[in-house]
Amino acid sequence: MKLYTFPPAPNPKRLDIFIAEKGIEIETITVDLMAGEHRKAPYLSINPWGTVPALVLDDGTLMTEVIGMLYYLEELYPEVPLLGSDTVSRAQILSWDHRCFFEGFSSVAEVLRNSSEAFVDRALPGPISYAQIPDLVERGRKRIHGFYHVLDKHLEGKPFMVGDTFTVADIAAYVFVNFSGWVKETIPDDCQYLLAWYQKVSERPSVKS
Ligand SMILES: N[C@@H](CCC(=O)N[C@@H](CS)C(=O)NCC(=O)O)C(=O)O
Repeated sequence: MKLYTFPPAPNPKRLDIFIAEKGIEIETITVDLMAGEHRKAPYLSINPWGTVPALVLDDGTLMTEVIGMLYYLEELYPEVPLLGSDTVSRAQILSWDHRCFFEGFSSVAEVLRNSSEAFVDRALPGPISYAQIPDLVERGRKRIHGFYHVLDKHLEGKPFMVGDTFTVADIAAYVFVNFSGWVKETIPDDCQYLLAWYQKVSERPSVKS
């Protein structure tokens, strides 16, 4: 299989941390988003959505969603379970991954993509052109802070997002907080549980690398 990716970007980072935690190796091709390589040939013939990461299996199957790739790789490499070891924990991990993506990542993207000159007429990822809506920037910042507090409340008295071990839910929450730094937001001082958890997760070799 081949992984098309751009390591500095948040969705590729979710996958990179997962792969590092598993200790697996996947052939990787860098698609330079800064140079616009994702919006032209040959990449568009590999992934017509023009997003990264993309995983192409040996039989040609294309995967474009990180959560699908994580699910696939977890089945292939079950050691170091990162998607839970029973039905309930797996459901909770997937639920938190979804919330981090839907509420966390999208709030940061709302700020970034509606304010930065780099995203003029590209306010949403993918091949369709969408105009920026500057009024969404303030709302996005409010949503980021709302989600910091959701995570802080959830993490009170817990070592990790779900259960006693590091999972995909921690990866998603970590990448959200990290991504929020792109729009110069940081965890507020009144989120002590989130701050302590973030500090701890930042020390993991998979995250540091
Ligand atoms: N739904 C996709 C999202 C992928 C995505 O939005 N990737 C961003 C980088 S983090 C991208 O490719 N952006 C390209 C663009 O902005 O045009 C997933 O789960 O991986």
